[in-house]
Amino acid sequence: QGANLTADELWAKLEAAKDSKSLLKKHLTKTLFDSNKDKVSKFKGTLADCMRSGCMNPDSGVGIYASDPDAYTTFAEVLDPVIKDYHKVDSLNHPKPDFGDVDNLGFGDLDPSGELIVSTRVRVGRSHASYGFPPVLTKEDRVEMERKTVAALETLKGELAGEYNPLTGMTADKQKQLTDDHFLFNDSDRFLREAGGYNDWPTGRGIFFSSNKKFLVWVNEEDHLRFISMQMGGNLGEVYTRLVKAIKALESSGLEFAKKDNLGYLTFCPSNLGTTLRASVHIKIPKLAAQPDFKEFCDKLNIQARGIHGEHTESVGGVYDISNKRRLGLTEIQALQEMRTGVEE
Ligand code: ADP
Ligand code: CIR
Repeated sequence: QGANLTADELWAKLEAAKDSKSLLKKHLTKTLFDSNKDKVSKFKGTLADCMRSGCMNPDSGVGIYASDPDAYTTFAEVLDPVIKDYHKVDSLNHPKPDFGDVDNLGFGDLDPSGELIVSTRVRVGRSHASYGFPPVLTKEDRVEMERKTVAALETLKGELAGEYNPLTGMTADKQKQLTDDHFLFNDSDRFLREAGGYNDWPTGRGIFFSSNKKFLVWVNEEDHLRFISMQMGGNLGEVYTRLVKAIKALESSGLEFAKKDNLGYLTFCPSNLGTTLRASVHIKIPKLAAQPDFKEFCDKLNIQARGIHGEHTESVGGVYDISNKRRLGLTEIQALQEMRTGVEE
C-alpha cells in the first residue's frame, strides 16, 4: 500500500499517528527528516524505503529498516538513535565476535526435568556484502543470491550437510506442515510486507535442512541468510555449539558478509544487527505470564516474550518464546548468557 508514497507522504502519516510508540516516531524529528529525505545510499536506497513500514504501521515497535548495508552509513543520523535505544547502549561500540569456549560452556540442558522447556533454538542473520536489502532488490538479485547461497551450503560436511528446498514449487501441504513444526517462515507479517520483504514472493526463497533437521538455513526471508540451530527439549549447550560450528564453516565457504565497524554484522532490521543472535526457548509459563508485572520482569532481565508462532503472534496454552532482546554492544556468548540467566530466573 505504501509502495508508491513519497517520503513527504509517509512523513505526513507518521506525523498524524499521535499515539505511535515506535522508535521511529520517537527519534525521527522534522529536522532530521528534512536533512535526510533526499539522500540516496550506494545501493540506491532512500529514507522512504527505510521508514515505509513504520509509517504505514504506526503500531510498530521499531518502525524502521535499513534499505541496504550502506543505509547504516548514509542514514546514520536517523538509524543510530534507534539502534542505541533498542539495544540499550549509550554509544555504538560493538565488540569483535566472541562465541566463547564451546568445548567448556559450563552449561548444557536448562531443564533436565523436561517439564518446562518444549524446544530450544538459536539463530543468527547474515547479509551478502554486495547486495541491498528487500526494498532495493530485484527479482534477478534474489535469484543470484539464492544460487550463491546454495553453492556455499553444498560445501557443508558431516552433521551439517543437507538439502536445499526452494519455496517455489513446494506443495501447500508441505509448507503448512513445516510452518506448524516451527521450521519454515511464511509471508504473513504485515510489517515485513510493507518494508518490501515479500516482493517477488516466493522467488529466491527457500530452506536448507541438515539431515537430522537440527541445523537449518532460511534463504531470503527477512535477511539474506538466517542460520538456525534447533531441537526439542532444553539443551542450549548442544544447540549453540552446533550453530557456532555452522557459522565457522559458512564463514570459510567463500561468502562475504556485510559488517561495519562498531555495528557488527548488518541486517535488514536494526534490532538484529551486531551479534544478530536470538536464542530462545519455548517454555510453559502460564502463571508467570499472567502476572501483571510480567512485561516489567522481562524488561529488567533484557529478555523478550513472543508467541509461539513467531514475532507478533500470541501464546498458545501458556507456552511463550523467551529470548535475549539485545544483540548489539555485547558478544555472542554474552547475548546467549543474557537469555540463559533470564530463563533460569
Ligand atoms: P526469528 O526472528 O528468530 O526468526 P520469529 O519470532 O519470526 O523469529 O520466529 C521464527 C520461527 O521460529 C517461528 O516459527 C517460531 O515459532 C520458531 N521458533 C522460535 N523459537 C523457537 C523455539 N525455541 N522452539 C521452536 N520454535 C521456535
Ligand atoms: C516493528 O517495528 O515492530 C517491526 N518492524 C519488527 C521489528 C523487529 N523485528 C524484526 O525485525 N523481525
